[in-house]
Amino acid sequence: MGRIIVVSNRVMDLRKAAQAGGVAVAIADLFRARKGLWFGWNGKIVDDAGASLSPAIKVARSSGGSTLATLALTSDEHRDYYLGYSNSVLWPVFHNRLDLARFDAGFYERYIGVNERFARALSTLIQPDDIIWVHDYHLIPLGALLRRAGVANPIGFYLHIPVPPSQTFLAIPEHRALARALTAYDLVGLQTQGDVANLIQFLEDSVSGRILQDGRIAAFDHRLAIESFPVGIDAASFARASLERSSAVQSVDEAQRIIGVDRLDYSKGLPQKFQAFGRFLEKYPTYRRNVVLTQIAPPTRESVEAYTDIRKQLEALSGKINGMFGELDWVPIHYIYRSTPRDRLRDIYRSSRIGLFTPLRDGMNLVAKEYIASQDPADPGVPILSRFAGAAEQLVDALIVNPYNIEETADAINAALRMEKAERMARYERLMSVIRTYDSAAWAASFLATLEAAAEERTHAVDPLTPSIRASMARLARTPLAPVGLKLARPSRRSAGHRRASHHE
Ligand code: GDG
Repeated sequence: MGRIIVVSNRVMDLRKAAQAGGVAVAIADLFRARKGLWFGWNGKIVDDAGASLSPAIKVARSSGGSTLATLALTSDEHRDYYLGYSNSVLWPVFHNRLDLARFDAGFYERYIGVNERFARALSTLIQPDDIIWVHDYHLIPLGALLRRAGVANPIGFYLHIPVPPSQTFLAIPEHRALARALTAYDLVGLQTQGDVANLIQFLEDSVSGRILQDGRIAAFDHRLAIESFPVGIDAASFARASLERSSAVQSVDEAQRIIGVDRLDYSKGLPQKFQAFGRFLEKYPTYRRNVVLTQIAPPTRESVEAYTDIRKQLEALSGKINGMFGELDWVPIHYIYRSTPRDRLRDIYRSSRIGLFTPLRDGMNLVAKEYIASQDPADPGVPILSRFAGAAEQLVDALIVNPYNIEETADAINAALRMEKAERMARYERLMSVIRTYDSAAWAASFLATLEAAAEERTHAVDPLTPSIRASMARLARTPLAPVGLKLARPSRRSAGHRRASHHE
């Protein structure tokens, strides 16, 4: 079995990754099952004068026996590739926020430039048996650039964020180039069935992609598989940790806790969550003094303009609600604007009667799964989950809400607090069975198995004949039956067009 090479924007020691969030945790879980090489940015920014750093790959052993190969970014690259194209174009558009996208000149060139530099550096490390797994929106062009560098290994791509509706995707000026780049992969993995449908529609609209009989998509000269692989958590370790009693979390004076944990990001629907909690206190006054909302919201991407407003907005909203409903001995919203250690998060999840996860759009939302897996099976809390989180496709036994509907979310908080223990336990069991079945190990294993199968088909589908022999065979096949000895005509422009079309069948 060959090595697995994981490529993602940000690379860190695996012990640190396991403590971080989102994509890093998923990758750390993956490397626990299978050793390999993790390639990407080391988080360092060097000044542009030192930009002749191209080949400076640092290779280091990580904890757990895997290898890290990393590069630094220059400050221009960090500005235009990372903050610019990745987080001010792709992130907002893919989360349906065209209004926040900044299509600045120069972002895309640098995005391609960094992907080219990554491809050049990585291609020197690849061995013939390696399987390459590229992660997330920062690196969409990487597969095509590796192919251009002659890499024939299986290459798969996984998108952790949602795919927007085709009409939204088409607004990106470079949508054709992105579509073309995606078709260079053997397999594109997405979080949900909805994302698969959106991507297929987009490839049809953008580059006339076509669905083949075997379910794969044909566009340009490529065929690719697109499937959903909902990302999971290490359910067993959460459940184990939750068995150890915790005293670490300060009590909230008999009040029942509602917990929210979200990176401070406009996609996470935090203002709507605060508003819904305020509405709940207004509509169900008997709960005042008896319930608190603890919101942990570590800041991210603070240098991106769209992220500065959200903090101010939340501070104003929590101040308003606390001022309106609070008492000398009761503060309704505890708003924690920094990161919390992971073990402590588990304790807080477990001691919270409700988990409130109301993103306006989210690829999956791992926090909802972590909350459920941390519950006491004998007295579990209730998750309330946005229908626009990828997780809602799987976690149908959560209370599903429309986060834009403040009234509905307020009512769901009331319903969750009133829910009988028997119902909470029955829902918990069904939710846990999904979370255990589709855990992080199953996610990685199913993606890699599908990638290997897809790449196998590609290599076997490759015609062993040279292009010129193939072209004359195609001409022969199209030539009407004629008396033996008649010379074949040169292909006309029209038949060349047919040849291109028939290549897609
Ligand atoms: C992206 C996609 C997709 C959060 N605060 C703290 C902390 N976290 C950890 C959580 C969880 C992770 O970060 C957040 O994961 P999410 O899935 O909720 O969201 P994103 O970060 O946006 O992740 C998302 C995911 O990728 C995976 O595919 O589900 O849709 O946007 O693990 O526990 N961890 C610690 N302190 C915190 O304060 N230690």
